Amino acid sequence: MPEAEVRFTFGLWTVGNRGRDPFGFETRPSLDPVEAVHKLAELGAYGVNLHDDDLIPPGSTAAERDSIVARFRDALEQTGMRVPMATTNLFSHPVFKEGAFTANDPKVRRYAVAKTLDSIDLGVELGASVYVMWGGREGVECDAAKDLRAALDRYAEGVNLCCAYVRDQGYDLRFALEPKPNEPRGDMLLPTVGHALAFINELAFPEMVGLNPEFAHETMSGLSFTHAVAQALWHDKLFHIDLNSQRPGKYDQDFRFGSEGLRDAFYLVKLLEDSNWPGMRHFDAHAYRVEDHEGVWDFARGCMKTYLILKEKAARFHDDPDIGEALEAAKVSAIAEPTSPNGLGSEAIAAIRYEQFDLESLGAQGYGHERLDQLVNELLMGVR
Ligand SMILES: [Mn+2]
Repeated sequence: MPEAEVRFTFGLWTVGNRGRDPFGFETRPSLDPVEAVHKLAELGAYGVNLHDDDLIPPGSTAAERDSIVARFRDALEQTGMRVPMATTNLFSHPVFKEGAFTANDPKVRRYAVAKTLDSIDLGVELGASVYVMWGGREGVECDAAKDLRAALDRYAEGVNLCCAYVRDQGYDLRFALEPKPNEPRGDMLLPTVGHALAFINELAFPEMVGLNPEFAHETMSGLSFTHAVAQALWHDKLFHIDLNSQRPGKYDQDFRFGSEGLRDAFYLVKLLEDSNWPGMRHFDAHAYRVEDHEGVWDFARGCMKTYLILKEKAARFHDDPDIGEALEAAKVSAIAEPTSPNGLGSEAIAAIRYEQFDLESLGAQGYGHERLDQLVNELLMGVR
């Protein structure tokens, strides 16, 4: 059973994933969101997150919407489950095939904004404090068809409109951009965490906007997810996170957390735990297509169990005397010491320039990374 202090959340679309892929139809029946709430609560999760369309089928009347929301709220109240994050589906309907906030047609863009504002209201009504923006259709295959710089202007405008609305309404809500390099579009805007961090600086309300980095997406770019998360933390921009797993060089796999790249998953958990990051441990993944209903719950259990095991390993990393010794040999703690102990003044800079450096001995020193790396492997393999 997961410990109370680790707050695990799942998207309704994750356990509700029906196994459809570009080559094959659904392999599982649809899952009632109310059943998802009850089952995830039983498994020890803290909450669920949702797209507007996950809960309220598109085309529902206002009365239908209200009765669906009331029934869902009952399930939340009965189980104590929360809805910490909400988001909008701006990618499934054909209207978004050319883009949403960055569609060439202004009418499509305005519809995307209107749908997002409705969905923000729903999220806030259910208690969400983080709003994720994944621009699933913000991209292009035919580069001739998109003025990329103007598209970024429109992307920023779309985010600015949502921020302005939240301010007007007095909502306590922050936005988290989710980068992805490709899929479903050939190339997508804001492809990596680095691109998104720079984009935020150009927004009207940059303090309201941060990141929702996803393990699979950064891995698809061939980049280290842990490094991306570390930099988002360094900028105070880690507002949310999408945990799953992915092999580099493949389609967007969204596998169970830790099922691939276990060492990468360990370093990520260690980073989140060492930094005492207060956010939700949110899984954006789904069960293999071969699974039935029961397999979905095995998937959900597995995500949480792996996180907790890796958290325990991270604690043991700090307690292991051999690892401690190896960290000292690698001078790991010395990185905290400023390069210029006396600051940025001209005397401090002069002191650096006149310092005597024994290049022979500095160049000859070993750092013991082979031993350290092997010790971490042994920790993860369960032999220490
Ligand atoms: Mn995601």
